[in-house]
Amino acid sequence: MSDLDALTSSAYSQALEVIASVEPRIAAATRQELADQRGSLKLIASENYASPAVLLTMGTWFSDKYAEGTVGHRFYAGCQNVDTVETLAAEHARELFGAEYAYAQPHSGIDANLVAFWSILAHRVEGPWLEKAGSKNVNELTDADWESLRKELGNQRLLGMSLDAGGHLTHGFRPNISGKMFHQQQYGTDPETGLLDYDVVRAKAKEFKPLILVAGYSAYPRRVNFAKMREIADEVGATLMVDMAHFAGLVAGKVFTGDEDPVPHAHVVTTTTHKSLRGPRGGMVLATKEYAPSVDRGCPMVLGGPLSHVMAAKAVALAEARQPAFQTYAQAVADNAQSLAEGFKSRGAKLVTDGTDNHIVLLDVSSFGLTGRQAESALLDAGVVTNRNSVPSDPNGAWYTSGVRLGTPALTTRGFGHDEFDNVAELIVQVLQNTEAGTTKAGGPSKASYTLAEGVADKIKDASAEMLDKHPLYPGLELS
Ligand code: DSN
Repeated sequence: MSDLDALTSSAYSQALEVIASVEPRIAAATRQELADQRGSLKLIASENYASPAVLLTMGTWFSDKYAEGTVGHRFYAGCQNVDTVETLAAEHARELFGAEYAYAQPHSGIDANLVAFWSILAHRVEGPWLEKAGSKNVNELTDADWESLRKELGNQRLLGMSLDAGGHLTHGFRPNISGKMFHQQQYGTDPETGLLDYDVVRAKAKEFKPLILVAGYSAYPRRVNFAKMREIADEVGATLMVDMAHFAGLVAGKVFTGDEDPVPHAHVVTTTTHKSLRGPRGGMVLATKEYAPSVDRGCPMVLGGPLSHVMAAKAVALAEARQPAFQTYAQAVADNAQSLAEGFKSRGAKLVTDGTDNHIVLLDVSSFGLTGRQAESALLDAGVVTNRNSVPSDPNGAWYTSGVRLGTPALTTRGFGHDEFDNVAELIVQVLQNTEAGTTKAGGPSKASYTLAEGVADKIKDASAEMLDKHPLYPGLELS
C-alpha cells in the first residue's frame, strides 16, 4: 500500500468513526454504498467515480460559510478564503476549456442552465430595453415600465432538442420550467437514421426565430457539429447555448476538438462537473466576455449561496483534468463506447443511430420484447446498474420507455478496456434474452413486471465479479 493509499484509508476510516459516534446508520450506509459501488457494473452514462482527493475536499468547513455574490464582491464578510477557492476553480476551468469566462457556483446542471437562461434574458432583452427606456436601473422602473419589460422578457423563444431525441428536460420540454418560461419549439432527429439533421434545425430556426438555440444532449449517442449550430444561430440572431453536461470530459480530454468543441462556437456553455468530467456533483457556466457580467450575477439572482466546499472540489477536479493522464482517460471513454456498441451489434442487438461516437450507447430493448423499465430492473437484479431511457418517438413514453442508456465513463475510470466492454455487452444480452415480460392482474401485457430466468442473475454476477476484482474501485482504500 502506498503512503497516499494508507493516508486515504486512515482518513476515511476515522471519518466514519466520527460519523458513527453521532448517527451510526449513516456511517453504515456510507460503508455499504462503497461496497455496492465496488461490487456492481456501473453503466449509468451520467455517473463516474471522483478521486479521493476530490471527495475529501468536499468534507470541510467551507460548507459552513455563506458567500453570496462574486469574488471580491460578496454580501457577507469573511469570504477571503472562499474567494481563493472560487478564483482557482474559475482559473482552472478557463485554462482547461480555453474559455473567456468561467462561473463555478451552480449547484447542478439544471442550475447552470437556469443561470444561462437568466443571463441571456438579462443581456439580450433587459439590457437593450433599459437602454431604450433611458438607461434606467431596473429597480427604478415604474409599474408601467415594468409591465412593458415583463412582456418583452416573457415573449421570448427557445429552440432545443426534444427529450425523446436525446435532449434534456431543460432544453424546452413543456412540463419543465424551460418550456413554460419560454415559447418553445423542439428539433428531433431523422426518423430513419436517428441522427441530427442540421438542415431541419436550420429550417425550424428560420421559421421560429428563437432568442436561444440550445444544443447538447443527455441521451444522444453521437457528436454534434457546434460550428454548424453557431452558423444557424447567427443566421437567425439567436444566442447559441450549449449544454455539455454529458460530454464535458471529452471536451476537456481533447477528444472533441475543432467543430465538436462547443467552447469556441457557443456564446454560453453550461456543464455539470460530476459526469465524464469526473469531479464533484455540481455545475458550471462558461461564457464569452459579453455574457460574463450577467452570468456573474447568477447568485443571488437565480442561485442560493454557493457551496464553497464543492467549488473547492471543482478546483481540485479541474486541476486533475488538466493533467495529460486525463486525455488518455477521455480517449479510452470514447474507444470503450465503440467496443460496447460493437459488442451489442455483433450479438444482434439494436442501437439507436446504429452505434456511437461519444460515451453513450442507447440500446433499444423492444427487440427483446421488453420495456426499458423491465430491462433496467432485470439488469439491476444481475448487478448491472443502468437507467431506462426513451428512444426517438418512444411508444412507451418517458416512464416505461423502450431503451436503456449505457455509458462508459465510470467503468473506464476503473480501468475496463476493449475486452471487458465486449464482455459487458455479452452479459447484458444474456440477461435480456433470459427476461420475460410479465402480465397485469387483468391478464394483459405489463410494462413493468418481468421474470428473469432462475440462476441467470448469479451467473452474471459471478462473471462481473471476475472483471470487477481485476479492476478494483479505489484500489488501496481499505476501511478498518
Ligand atoms: N440526470 C442527468 C442524466 O442522467 O443525464 C440529466 O439530468
